[in-house]
Amino acid sequence: MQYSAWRLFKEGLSNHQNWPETWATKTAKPRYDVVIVGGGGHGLATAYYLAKNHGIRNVAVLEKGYIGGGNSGRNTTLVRSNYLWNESSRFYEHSLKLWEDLTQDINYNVMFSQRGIYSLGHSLQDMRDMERRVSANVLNDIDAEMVSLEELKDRIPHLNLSDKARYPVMGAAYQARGGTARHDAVVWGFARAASRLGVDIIQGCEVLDFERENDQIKSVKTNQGVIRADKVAIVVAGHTSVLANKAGVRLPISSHPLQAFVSEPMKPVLDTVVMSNAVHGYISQSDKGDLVIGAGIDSYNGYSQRGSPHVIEHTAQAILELFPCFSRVRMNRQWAGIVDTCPDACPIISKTKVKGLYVNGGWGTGGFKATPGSGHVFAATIANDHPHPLAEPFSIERFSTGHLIDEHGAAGVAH
Ligand code: FAD
Ligand code: PYC
Repeated sequence: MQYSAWRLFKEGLSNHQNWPETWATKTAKPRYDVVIVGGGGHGLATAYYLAKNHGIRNVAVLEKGYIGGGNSGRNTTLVRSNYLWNESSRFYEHSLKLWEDLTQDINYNVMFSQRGIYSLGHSLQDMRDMERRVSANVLNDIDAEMVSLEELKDRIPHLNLSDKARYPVMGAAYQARGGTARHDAVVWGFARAASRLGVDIIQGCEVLDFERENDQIKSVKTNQGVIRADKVAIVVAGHTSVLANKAGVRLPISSHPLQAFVSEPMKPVLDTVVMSNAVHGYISQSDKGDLVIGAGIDSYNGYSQRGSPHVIEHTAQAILELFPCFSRVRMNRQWAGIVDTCPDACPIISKTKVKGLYVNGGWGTGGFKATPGSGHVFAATIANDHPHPLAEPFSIERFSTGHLIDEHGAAGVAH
């Protein structure tokens, strides 16, 4: 397709008529080799890698609303790999490496911007914890460094480094390869790439129940009828335990709202990402100019995508302690997504006791960064009916064997 100024003008007036579809609109066939429940980034990435890496193309992605309408389109888009334990840092680093080539791989600009991520320390204990994590990262060949107060003054000029602050900043941990990406583009890009390889993407199709014969999955019941499948993958962040339960699989997940908000667009003022677990907020500036600000989870369980005002108030206070110069910026929008959290703040990427049924969920507050890595290792797990080595530590069995991987300290925001 050729883009000229004239063409752009014409398309602008065309009211979207005759625009080519980015991915094909499909109705469900009676049977697939693999049915993926959930059309977020993870479900679509799984479909893409099933088709691309394993030649499994008779695949449907069933989405109850519109693709990307869940957490994939509601998150604050931070991408990093600086987790504490070997199992998770290796997995997230695998994902980060896929991010670095993703735009080329799916031929869609996901606007991955490696602008660096700072995690601030406000106490001696914070600083010791961060030094431990940075050392662990370096041992796993992940770029991570400690940054002194002096260096912070140069690198983030608007950050309040006064020793009169309620919780004065003492230094930071930094990952230079961390950054942000455009969340919608990730969903649309994976959808287009999967669709071009023959995957059916079916929106408005809600999975209501599952049919099993003995211990084998047979089909999914949807609002558009029954669809048979040899293999079914549940990838429904926010509803993982509810849906898995319908298929006879109990999961130790609790679901909470997680909120974020954005300001009016501003001229470039912040060219990196700043997080603080102690005062509890994080901030970056989008390419459009909005300040993107996020909170920790609302403490109660719930499924309404709204959240409570006091969490927003607390987060705004935290951000203003860090950046008093933003005190007169107007906020435009607030929203929440529902995040599924596991007891160890790590995900589940797993086979289940039901043959042919697989679960990918429990990403808590941190699954956006995992999107390509999760799809990649989950597709291999489904295709081979055997866990990918990077997925193995995240199987459901860990909740009975006790091999938990405690990432509460590195999960980004409290959960
Ligand atoms: P989703 O995108 O939620 O997709 C699941 C899909 O399943 C949904 O579209 C839903 O409609 C569909 N579905 C549900 N039930 C059914 C059904 N019965 N039948 C059919 N379809 C169904 N992570 C980071 O790494 N960095 C961040 O900065 C970050 N910030 C966040 C900020 C907020 C405010 C929130 C809410 C989350 C944040 N996250 C972040 C977490 C991240 O958004 C998620 O972990 C990730 O997007 C999950 O992707 P997904 O594809 O698994 O889920
Ligand atoms: O996983 O880095 C993260 C994150 C930050 C905010 C929400 N999640």
